[in-house]
Amino acid sequence: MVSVFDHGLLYGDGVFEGIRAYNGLVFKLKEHVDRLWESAHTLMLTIPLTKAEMQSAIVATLKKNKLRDAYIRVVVTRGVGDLGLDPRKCPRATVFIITDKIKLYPESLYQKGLEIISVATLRSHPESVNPQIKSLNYLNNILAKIEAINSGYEEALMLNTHGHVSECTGENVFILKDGRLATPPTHVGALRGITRQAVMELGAKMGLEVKEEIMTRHDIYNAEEVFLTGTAAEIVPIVKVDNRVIGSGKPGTTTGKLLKAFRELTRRDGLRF
Ligand code: PXG
Repeated sequence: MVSVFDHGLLYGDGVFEGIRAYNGLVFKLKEHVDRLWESAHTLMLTIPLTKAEMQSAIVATLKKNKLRDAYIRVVVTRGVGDLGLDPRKCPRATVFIITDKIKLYPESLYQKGLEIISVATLRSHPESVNPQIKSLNYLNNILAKIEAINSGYEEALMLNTHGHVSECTGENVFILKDGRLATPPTHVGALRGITRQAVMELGAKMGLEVKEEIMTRHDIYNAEEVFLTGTAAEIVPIVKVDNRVIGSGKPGTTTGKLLKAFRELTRRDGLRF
């Protein structure tokens, strides 16, 4: 049970991670747990477990639910306290772990690619709620998502207060041009995505030049390939942005190679349970 006095619910005061297990392997578990701790550290939220205990608890939850392929949601909230947003009201953080069957995106998404739209809702300024914190307050992302849906699209491209591309509502963005793979640096308002990191490493192994680069919508429109990365979606090819056709208008060949390499990685790399 979660209390109605839990500050995670009342104020969005807390942090989370979305992790995946592939055929009995938890993908990048250490990286997810480290990022959870970093998000909590900035919020001065003490997680009442060690990192090793958290890893064990995640594995135990998977085993108990008899799941080999799963979506794992780890949530740490400020805990139960009186009304009023002072975090000192909450003596102990609430921790829960959900493991559920993974709902895969339709394969047609990867075959056909996705069309996205940039939206007016700007990414939160890093000195407001820093988008690098994977916090329970996702209203910035949700407002952007609503805008995209209102315009008939499933995903929104978000810009920061300078007009630089930051990311989508739950995925990082990459462009490919002239053999160079680029993604916005995290300080422009992007999460340090774990899929993003894995894709940067896979790209470098394929011989691509890989860079973090400030980019505008113009750079996106004129890229040869565009794709999104995230734990749930893995790698999604983007074929149109704001009605501009990207490259050939079909999912890019390098995007396809990266997706194949990523799927192979998830099959062999991870903590066995
Ligand atoms: N940006 C944002 C804002 C995200 O929330 C990513 C990028 C991609 O990061 P990873 O580390 O996943 O490559 C995310 C990830 C969910 C859910 O249930 C959300 C994410 C991941 C998994 C599940 O909403 N967001």
